[in-house]
Amino acid sequence: MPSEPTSFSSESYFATQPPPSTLEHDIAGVRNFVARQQASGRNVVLVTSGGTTVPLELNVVRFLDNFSAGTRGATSAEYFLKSGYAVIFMHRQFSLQPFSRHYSHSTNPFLDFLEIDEDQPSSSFSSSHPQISSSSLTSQTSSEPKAATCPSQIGVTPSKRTHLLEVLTAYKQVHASGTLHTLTFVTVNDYLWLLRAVSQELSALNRKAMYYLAAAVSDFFLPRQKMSEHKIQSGKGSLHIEMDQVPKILKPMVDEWTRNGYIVSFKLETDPALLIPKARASLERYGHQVVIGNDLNRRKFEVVFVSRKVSSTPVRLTTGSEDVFEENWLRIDLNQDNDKEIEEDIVRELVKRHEEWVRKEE
Ligand code: 9Z3
Repeated sequence: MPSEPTSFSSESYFATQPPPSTLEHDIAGVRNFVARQQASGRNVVLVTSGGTTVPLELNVVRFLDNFSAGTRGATSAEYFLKSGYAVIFMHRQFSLQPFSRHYSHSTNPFLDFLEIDEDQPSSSFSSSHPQISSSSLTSQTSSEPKAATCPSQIGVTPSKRTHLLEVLTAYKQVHASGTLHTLTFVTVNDYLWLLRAVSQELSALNRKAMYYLAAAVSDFFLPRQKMSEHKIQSGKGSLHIEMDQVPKILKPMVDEWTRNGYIVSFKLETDPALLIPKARASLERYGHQVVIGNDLNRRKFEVVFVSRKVSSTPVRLTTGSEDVFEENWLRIDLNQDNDKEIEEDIVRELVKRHEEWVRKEE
């Protein structure tokens, strides 16, 4: 006899589902990071990225996953850093990350553009570790002496050097300035606990904090109390699982966890007709600042910003909501400029809107 589905409020969720074991350690790191950024006067953005899993067993063999490679989040994080923001990058373990995303193993495997220096005798490879020549990242001239202690060298394919040098320079600068802090989650439970705790820490920055919620979050989950301890056995034929709804955490995020922060959520749909009504409904229900709508198949070149018209006051609305919201489409032409990333324009627009938001405080 299947048990009844439970309706979780965010309070009952956190009261009954256990926190991840690394939460305290993670939050100590975030507190430190936020304090440093606060002292330097920087704006900070929390970027969530990648899909959450829903395990079906406590000793997990099977799980449900949400679609997301982490491209949106990782790319946007880079553009936020470029715009002078400090970034807390909270991502699904092993999904794409800022900078290294350019050399993802599946789309641009880095081994494909490394070259072994042909001048070196092949026998030398077995005797010592090859080293990456720092000069091969710039332009190496034949007159430069080879390091005496280095029996073989690895170079970068000439056509890839300029791009690699750009990415590497930005990466090193970010590391030197300490403006990127990375956190990982796997399950939707990890995600919810981390999101709450990070938001509460970041609320110390008041209006200078932005929350950019690009992670693909499961709407359904299996509470711990209903999970089988061991691998579900196949002997009984078909599998029936009833999942509970994940609580709508944007509500407490707006009302309780963040103080005047600028909150941007993403709405993913596959039916284009649902995109704007669902985005509006989300703004109406939670009262945050922007919903960015994206259609699964068009997300790389088209998104829509749905927000309250400037003149409208953020009151809870019941009817006539069409009049108080506006839509701004953002499109890029991939045929004209196929190197262009739509996240560059998304971030530029948000930085502009956030600046206005921060000014309201003054
Ligand atoms: C998004 O809509 C993201 O833009 C994508 C990015 C997941 C499409 P990729 O990582 O994809 O570049 O491959 N994220 C939010 C999806 C989501 O879970 N939204 C919920 C909803 O639509 C909560 S607001 O109900």
